[in-house]
Amino acid sequence: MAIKASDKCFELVRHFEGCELKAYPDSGGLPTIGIGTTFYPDQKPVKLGDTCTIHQAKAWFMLDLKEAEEKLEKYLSKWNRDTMDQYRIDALLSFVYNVGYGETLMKKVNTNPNDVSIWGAFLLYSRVKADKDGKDNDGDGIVDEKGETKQVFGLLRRRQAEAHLYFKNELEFYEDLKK
Ligand SMILES: [Ca+2]
Ligand SMILES: [Ca+2]
Repeated sequence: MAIKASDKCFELVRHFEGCELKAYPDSGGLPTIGIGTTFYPDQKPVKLGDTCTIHQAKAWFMLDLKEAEEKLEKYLSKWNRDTMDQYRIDALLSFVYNVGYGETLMKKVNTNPNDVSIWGAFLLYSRVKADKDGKDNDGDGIVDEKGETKQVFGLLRRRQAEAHLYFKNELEFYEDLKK
């Protein structure tokens, strides 16, 4: 059985990626439309001023998700590929779309997909390299040490939402989760 995203995965990623029906320049100035689409399926680039419908945005985004589907197909054990519930597939697809391969998470999922520590494993992927800013960003008492990380709250919310879907089969966006 091939790995395929359902509407739940679409909803989850759209919530965190946003959806614009009129083309806009992304942070790097690249014209972007819908849910992070920069090239149409015919390979023509998106131009500022272009508009689309929600159905088009979804269809283009589903093509982008295909890449995550193909990756997850490789990451999951055969047993998981054959038996895993769709909502868990959706949660992992959202993760792979945003992060790619997460070794700690995938190892746990493939060892025992019901292991409760998988929730915490999702949350590991919400930290980025900290700045050399004279501050102790990870609270370990050492300022600007080698390998210091800091929490990104947007990513923490996203990982919480994925873990929530994985364990509870429902969408919860953790809007109240603040610094
Ligand atoms: Ca530190
Ligand atoms: Ca620092």
